[in-house]
Amino acid sequence: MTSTNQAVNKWVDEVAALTTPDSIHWCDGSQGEYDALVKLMVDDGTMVPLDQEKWPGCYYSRSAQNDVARVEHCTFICSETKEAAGPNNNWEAPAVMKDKLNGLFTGCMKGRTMYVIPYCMGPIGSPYSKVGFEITDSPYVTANMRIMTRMGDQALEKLGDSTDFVRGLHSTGELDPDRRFICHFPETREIMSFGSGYGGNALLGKKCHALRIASAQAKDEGWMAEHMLILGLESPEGETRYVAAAFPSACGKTNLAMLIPPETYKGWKAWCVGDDIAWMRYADDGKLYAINPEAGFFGVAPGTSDKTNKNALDSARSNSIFTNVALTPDMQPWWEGLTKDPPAECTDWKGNPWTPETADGPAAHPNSRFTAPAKQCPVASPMMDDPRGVPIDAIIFGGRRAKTAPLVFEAYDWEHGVYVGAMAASETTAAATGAVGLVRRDPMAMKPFCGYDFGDYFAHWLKMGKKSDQAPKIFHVNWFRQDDEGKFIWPGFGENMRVLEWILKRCAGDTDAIDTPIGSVPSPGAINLDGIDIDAITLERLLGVDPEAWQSELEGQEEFLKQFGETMPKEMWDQFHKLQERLSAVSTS
Ligand code: OXD
Ligand code: MN
Repeated sequence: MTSTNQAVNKWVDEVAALTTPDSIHWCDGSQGEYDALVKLMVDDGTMVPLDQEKWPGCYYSRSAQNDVARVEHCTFICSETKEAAGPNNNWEAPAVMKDKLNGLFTGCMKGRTMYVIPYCMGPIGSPYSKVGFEITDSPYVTANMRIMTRMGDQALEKLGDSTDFVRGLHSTGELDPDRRFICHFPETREIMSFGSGYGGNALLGKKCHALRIASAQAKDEGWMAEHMLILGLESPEGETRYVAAAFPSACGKTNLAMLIPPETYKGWKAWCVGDDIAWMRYADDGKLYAINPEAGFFGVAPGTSDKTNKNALDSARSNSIFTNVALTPDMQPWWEGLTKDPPAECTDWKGNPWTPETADGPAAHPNSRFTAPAKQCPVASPMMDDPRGVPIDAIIFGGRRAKTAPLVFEAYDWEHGVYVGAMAASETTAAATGAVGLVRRDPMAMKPFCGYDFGDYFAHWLKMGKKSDQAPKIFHVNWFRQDDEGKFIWPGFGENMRVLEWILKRCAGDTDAIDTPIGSVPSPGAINLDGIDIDAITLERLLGVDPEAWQSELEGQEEFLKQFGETMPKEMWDQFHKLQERLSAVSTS
């Protein structure tokens, strides 16, 4: 089969000539096709069926041990100029990189099937959705893409004769970490990924298309592609308000996206529109609307339980793929945090026997994942498929900071909010390879995902704020504040609803705040603490702004801004100086 789109057919022919697969399979996206793919993988041992009574339609898979996370050092933005990619990205000239990659891709699919995957990011009926193709030699990637995107004939139909599609080429190659490249060509909307079969490196619709390529396209076209969850909060009166929130990888985005309001919040409902990516643009009514380009969750398994995120677990109870978790003798998935006590024995993510007594590491890899259909989420928003998206009242930035950042503060205006988002920082986690626990700046949680220079990116954000007088309000939260002994002082999870309620009230002009040098924090009593064991002193600590800590934070911010030279907008430096002045006013008063 081929498509009726000549541009697609021509490109597929070229790729086939380069990679010389034994056969070509055009994916229609049907259940039958998915079942056949899974059978193929079960037959060759790359997938294992889980207990089909307890986990219907669920399968287990292990990746290569050296292929377990995104690889930022092998990820490149190959724009025409190095300046366009900015200091925030690795860069290589497109012609040079293509030459190298064409070498790697030459004949790489010999003996393999080449899958042609048409996919749509965003609801099929939405004018804001975008079509892409992933050509891959991995049946695992193909099966995961069916969960994560609207894939197959529906995407081909949406594309019609248009040439506006993203071309993504992927091969697992030999899974050699020294021959691993995840490359993006933003000007020509191309992706070439070689040598990894894992997650964000290989499921090209997600980070590569919906963030890196889309962020560049969004700048050109006047919209935004952001690393944000989308959450709806319905009050007991039946009014639903939406927020979009950006947190660095593995900071609990999936948990917040599916939050269960605490007991005290009877009658409130939280609705998940998306857990990782938001595409946003202004509609005619002046409001910023968001769609979730994805159709599935690629969630971090460890730490997910009935207590921490029952909705995520229930989303993954059927028709899901578990990668690099542990496997119990009765064919159930297990990971650290799923149950209070570990199983007496299991097989770890590497395929070795594991017991709690003899363990020399976790049973599940810290970045082990579930791939689950978003529609299976018990709190999937009825708006998830809405072509228009949902109106966003508040944008929330966050990070994992032990000190410095208070539980919540509000930016003074859009420009200040852009600065706050740009200065977001977090301690590194296991979602990417490299050291864990270091603080790094992660502007808008886009450090690994922005497809162009951060200075230009902030300029685009500033421009978006000027497009409407109804731009969302901007907030910053930190669920991870610790006391001097290193203990978390905010319970997090469902209790975060209390902070969200304050945010919504601020948007509606219904509650007070106190100005501090860094932004406005809730007035005493403004955060509802009914039914929770937080005393006044702890709350003061949670909301405290320590001028000394912020002085050293300022130094880090200055260093960060300087890296970008000319492209850093003047408004960002103005915000820096304003913050500096406000801080020095309190320290001299
Ligand atoms: C993810 C990530 O996988 O941000 O979502 O790393
Ligand atoms: Mn993410």
